[in-house]
Amino acid sequence: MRLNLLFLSIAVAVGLAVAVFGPPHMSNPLLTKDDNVLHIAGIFPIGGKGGWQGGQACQPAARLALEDVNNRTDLLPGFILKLHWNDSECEPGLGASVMYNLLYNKPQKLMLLAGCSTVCTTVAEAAKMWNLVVLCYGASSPALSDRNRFPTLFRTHPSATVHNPTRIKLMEKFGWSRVAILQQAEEVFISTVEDLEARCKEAGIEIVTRQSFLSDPTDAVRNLRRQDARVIVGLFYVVAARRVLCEVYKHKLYGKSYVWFFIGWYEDDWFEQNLEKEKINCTREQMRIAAEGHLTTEALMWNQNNQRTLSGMTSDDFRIRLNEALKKENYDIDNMRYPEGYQEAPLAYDAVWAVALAFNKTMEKLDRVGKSLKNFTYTDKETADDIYSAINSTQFLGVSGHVAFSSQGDRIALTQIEQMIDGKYVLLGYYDTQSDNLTWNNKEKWIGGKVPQDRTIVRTVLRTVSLGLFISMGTVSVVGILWAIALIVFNILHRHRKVIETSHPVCNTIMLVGVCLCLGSVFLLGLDGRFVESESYPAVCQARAWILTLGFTLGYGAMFSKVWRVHRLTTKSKQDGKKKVEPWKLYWMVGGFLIVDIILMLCWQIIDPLQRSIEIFPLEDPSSTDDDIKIRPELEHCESHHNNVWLGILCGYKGLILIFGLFLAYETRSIKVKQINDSRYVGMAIYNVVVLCLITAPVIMVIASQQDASFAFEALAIIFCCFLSMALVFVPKIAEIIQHPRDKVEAKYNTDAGVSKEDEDRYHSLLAENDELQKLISAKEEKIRILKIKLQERESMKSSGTDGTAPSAAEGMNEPICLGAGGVRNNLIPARTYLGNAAGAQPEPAGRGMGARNSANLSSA
Ligand code: ABU
Repeated sequence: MRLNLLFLSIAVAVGLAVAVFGPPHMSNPLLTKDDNVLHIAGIFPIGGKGGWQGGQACQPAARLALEDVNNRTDLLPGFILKLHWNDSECEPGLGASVMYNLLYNKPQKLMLLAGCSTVCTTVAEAAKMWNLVVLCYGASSPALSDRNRFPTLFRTHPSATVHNPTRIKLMEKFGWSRVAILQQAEEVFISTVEDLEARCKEAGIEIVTRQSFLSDPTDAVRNLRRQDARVIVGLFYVVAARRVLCEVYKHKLYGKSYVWFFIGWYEDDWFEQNLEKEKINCTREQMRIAAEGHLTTEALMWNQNNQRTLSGMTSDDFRIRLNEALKKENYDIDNMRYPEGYQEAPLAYDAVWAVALAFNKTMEKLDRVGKSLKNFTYTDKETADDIYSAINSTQFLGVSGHVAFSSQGDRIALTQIEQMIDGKYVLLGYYDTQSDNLTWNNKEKWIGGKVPQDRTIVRTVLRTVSLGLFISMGTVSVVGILWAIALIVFNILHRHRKVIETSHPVCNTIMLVGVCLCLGSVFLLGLDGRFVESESYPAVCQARAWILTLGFTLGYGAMFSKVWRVHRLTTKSKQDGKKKVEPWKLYWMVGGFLIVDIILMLCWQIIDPLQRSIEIFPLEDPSSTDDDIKIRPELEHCESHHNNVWLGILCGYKGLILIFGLFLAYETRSIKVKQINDSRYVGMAIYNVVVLCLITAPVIMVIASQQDASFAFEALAIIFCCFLSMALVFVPKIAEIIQHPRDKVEAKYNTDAGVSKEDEDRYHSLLAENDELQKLISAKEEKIRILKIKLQERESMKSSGTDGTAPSAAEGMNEPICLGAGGVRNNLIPARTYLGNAAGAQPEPAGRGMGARNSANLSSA
């Protein structure tokens, strides 16, 4: 009893001494001279520039714990605990130096307290060499959970991985399945992110990007914007967090479209502190704007129930005492200006209690075997193991909650979720990972009034041919088809009329069928996703190709065959040219083209059929909507896998026919043959088709991405070709038939010669004159014949010595010559012909010669 009183008075004295003389690392003669002091080493991050400087609040909390522990008579009876500490500035190098100084300077230390993950990692990795147990009050790095690497480490601070199940839970709650991560390049955050990635994968959450930075987050934040990150988990120390927030403001990654997850152990006003000192280029107001609405997750570090804890205090009692202690250190607690580490202060307090309890337990054990903790040395593995086992089994209710250690030495804890609403943190709920229990207060508030989306909603809009354009082109095509059908009827009805008959009416009909098909293909060209389902679209593609190809071949092939025949007729010998054109030859030519087409199209259809392909355009902003959406325009195309090969073959073949047709039309441009009376107009139609095809094909390829323009261009080209071809071939025929309802005159002339009434009259007068001349010639020939007979008689008389009739014979000879000149009048050529004949040239039937010349003159008229 007396001993107890003695210890109590010593403890009180120690407590007073600490309060009066300051930190215990300053030698207190009362304690250091005493043999019954158990010494522990402490490393506190306080005065550094980056990382976590939580020693500012944790060291005073540890001091309070030491007071309380040393005041307890039932704890470490006969002994007091003494903490020797120094500042590590959260720098691992300095931390290691502090540790060596503490360990190598007397007195012997029994345990090591440390804070800040980077320092704890260094210290805990080395401490095993001195058989020292390390207890970290402020280290969250998941890497510290590696028992092989840190065999003697315990921590009252929960691992940062405890946040991850909470984050996943929240993502699932708000339906976010696409998140981004921004992290500072420190092991604590790298290992946290690794754990988060694994959990996201398990939960089916996509990590769109993972950006890290050393000290300047500018590029990383910019990349987040580029990746359209909306839900972003940020893992960094508070100094870096302020830089990030400023960049967030500058890059406009805040507001109704963004959600940030920050770490919850920053101080409440962390985004407004030290802006000038840390040279943050944002004002407080800007930082406040950027911080609004962010979520934080944090392991509970303050006991939530107002229960009395092992120390006899509730967490509120502890807060009051801590605040008092901090005020003495000139922190402006009354104005809510808390030092760094204030959140973790209960962890430091409970860490000292855990040490005391473990030592207490070890002492009891050592007492039983006659040993003492006081005799511990860095080589005393046995005592070290006892201390390890004691702390491993330590459990108590502390001011931070229930203190217990997992097999990895980790603290097991609840997490709390907070949101910054109107510049203040509001508690949203708690999550217990072990029981998967989310307690939710329904206090969340979103800037846009609704939960932000995890991505830009992309709405696919199919670009279709405008309805007005489709209807107008369709109407023109219908008119064209009706016109072509009417022409077919006209062509059939008047097939026996010379003007139709000599233009090969079957060829005309074939051409018109081709025109109908081509005009019909205009409808198919305009049939897109507006009218047909995507499953039916390939059929439309194939129908388009077939109908346009066959229509072209029939229409153009029929015209081509005509100019081909004309060319053949004019290039063959005169004798052949007078032959009749065999119609089957024309049909065979069209048939031949058709067969080649069908073979090519069948191969295409079977080997590599046309399919629906989609061209995707860059995202566009919707014209008017408040929603966070973008428009992704899509355009349907007809394509097969080897589209270019097939188009190359087909266009190459058609191109050759087009060019050849152009050549033939040019060659026969001024030739007229009676057998095909409309070849010149057909030639013109061919020019038109060729030129339009040669212009349209490349232009359509260039403007293929503009559905209206390409449809309009293609449709107009087809319509123009069809209408012009029909007009060129049929208008003269219709005009002729209207002008001459009966087939009398036309039998002898050519429709495409453009014969006028005057020409016709001249033709008739020439015919009459020719008849007259024929008769005159016959009379003259008769006279010549008689004169020749007379001459022969005279010759025979001369040779027999008789000369009676010579003068009259001479007179008889002069007369026909004069007559010839006067009778033929201006037409001297036939007269000379007769003279020539009379002079003994090869006789030629004069009538035939004249007739042929006159015919030729007519033809060329
Ligand atoms: N809650 C503070 C953790 C600090 C650190 O892990 O470094």
